Amino acid sequence: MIETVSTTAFTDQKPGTSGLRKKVKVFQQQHYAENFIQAVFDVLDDRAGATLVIGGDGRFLNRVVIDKAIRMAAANGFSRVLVGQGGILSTPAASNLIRQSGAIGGLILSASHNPGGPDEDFGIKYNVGNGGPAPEKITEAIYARTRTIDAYRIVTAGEIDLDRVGTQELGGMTVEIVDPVGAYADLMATLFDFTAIRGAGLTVAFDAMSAVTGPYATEILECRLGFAEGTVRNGTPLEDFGGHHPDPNLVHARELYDLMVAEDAPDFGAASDGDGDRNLIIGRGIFITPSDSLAMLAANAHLAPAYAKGLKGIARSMPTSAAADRVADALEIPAFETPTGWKFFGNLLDAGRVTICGEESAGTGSDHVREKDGLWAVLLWLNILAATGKSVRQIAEEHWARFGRNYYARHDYEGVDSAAADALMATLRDKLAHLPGQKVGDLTIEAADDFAYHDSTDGSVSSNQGVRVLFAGGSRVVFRLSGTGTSGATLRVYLERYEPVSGQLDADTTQMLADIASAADAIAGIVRHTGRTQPDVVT
Ligand code: VG1
Ligand code: CO
Repeated sequence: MIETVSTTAFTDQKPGTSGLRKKVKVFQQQHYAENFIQAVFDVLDDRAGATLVIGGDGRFLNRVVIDKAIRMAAANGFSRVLVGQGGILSTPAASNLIRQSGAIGGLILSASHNPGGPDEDFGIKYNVGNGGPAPEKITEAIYARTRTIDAYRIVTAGEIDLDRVGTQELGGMTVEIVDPVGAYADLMATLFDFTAIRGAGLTVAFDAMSAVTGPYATEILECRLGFAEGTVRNGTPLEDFGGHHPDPNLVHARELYDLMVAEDAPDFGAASDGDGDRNLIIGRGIFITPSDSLAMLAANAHLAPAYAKGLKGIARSMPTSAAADRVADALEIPAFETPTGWKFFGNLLDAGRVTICGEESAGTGSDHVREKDGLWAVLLWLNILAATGKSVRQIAEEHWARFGRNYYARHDYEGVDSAAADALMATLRDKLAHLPGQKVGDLTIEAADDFAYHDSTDGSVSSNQGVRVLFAGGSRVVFRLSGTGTSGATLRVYLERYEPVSGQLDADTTQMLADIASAADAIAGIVRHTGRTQPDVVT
């Protein structure tokens, strides 16, 4: 029984860096989720008779919206939906399922690293047939559609049992409830040397942050790789992530960090985020910045079976440090610089021009799916440790001794008044042309621009992707506004300083970046515009 429900368009359904993210209360407005889902379906010309994947990170509202999405898929001509049991699918597992099932795409319900619960955040992201986030031309079409939509279609009769694995039927459509973990764990087993990892005698602490990776990590690390019970901490996905912020950084994964710097620390510590696509890597007594992790993984990937033949190329987002570029140079493979957000890697991966990609925000992944993949990064690290018999610290120190070190930090100013943040960026953009040649403290500005990306595979151009200020000697600062927040604006300031092999390789990051941090304020007027003297989060 298909019902057509009339509705009124919302004006605020513009997808950001990674889908539509809003407060749960916003999503609870009548027809809010339905409007967005219908807008997605309306731009999919090939949905009749097609397969769609649906799943989410288990946060508050997950089951409610999944039930709606299945009913709307049935009313919009899909012939089959694949849904993770209990509504659970990590983002990389969803990407894998889309690719393996021949689905035309998938709806992933998540606000990723944002907190969950009735007063926190929810999100909906559409991924296309290659398993990756919809490219800008599709998200723009979806947004345009949300502004004119006046009705949606839904099957109201019938029940769906999200917890029962197997086939059900709804309004003539097949609903397949699938084990969310098995196919993903099988894929990991094809990429890495599980026997070597199992036999390496390593001790591991993995913090799932009460988010979606719990069941995946338990199956892979404890069941298949034989790590001790208790290796996976906070392994049960909770609707509110236990009241925590499921963002794997040194602030929100503090407990793990404290464990890793303690006397009896395990060999390897890691954490993932709300939807399982990010990773935090900490060795015994040493935090590896995500930018360094990308570079170190790329430099050693050949030690894992899937990458034994070498890498085709490496891509990183613009604010990510240039450490990976040095590895690409040494390997004599191309390096690409894309805007923030995984959607920009999809074309390069599809074209076979890159094998490994990464972002400074703790996202790393490869051509095995079309999303960043937290557990993949953890397993590649473990494979490298097992193959070399070295510690994380040894891998890091040898890497810096070979390539030099990119000291790196990101300063986030959260919940800034949107008008103030916009004014800061506008003022900065206005003076870009005058910056080169200016001295700020001891630093000389060499170049400054607003990053624009020209996608060489499809000719598309994405402008205004962040302001870069480059200093003589290879240091730089980048400014951009977050596209994933749900209240006010978040200003991100990315600081980077390169020390060559002959330089100081074991210094304190904060000290090494101090002059760049003060230059950032002098250039952008952070205190003046935002009233903030300190960032809220330093990662
Ligand atoms: C942030 C990160 C970006 C990442 C995005 C989605 O975006 O900076 O690198 O791709 O989150 O990650 P922004 O626009 O807030 O800087 V996830 O794990 O939240 O889907
Ligand atoms: Co995420």
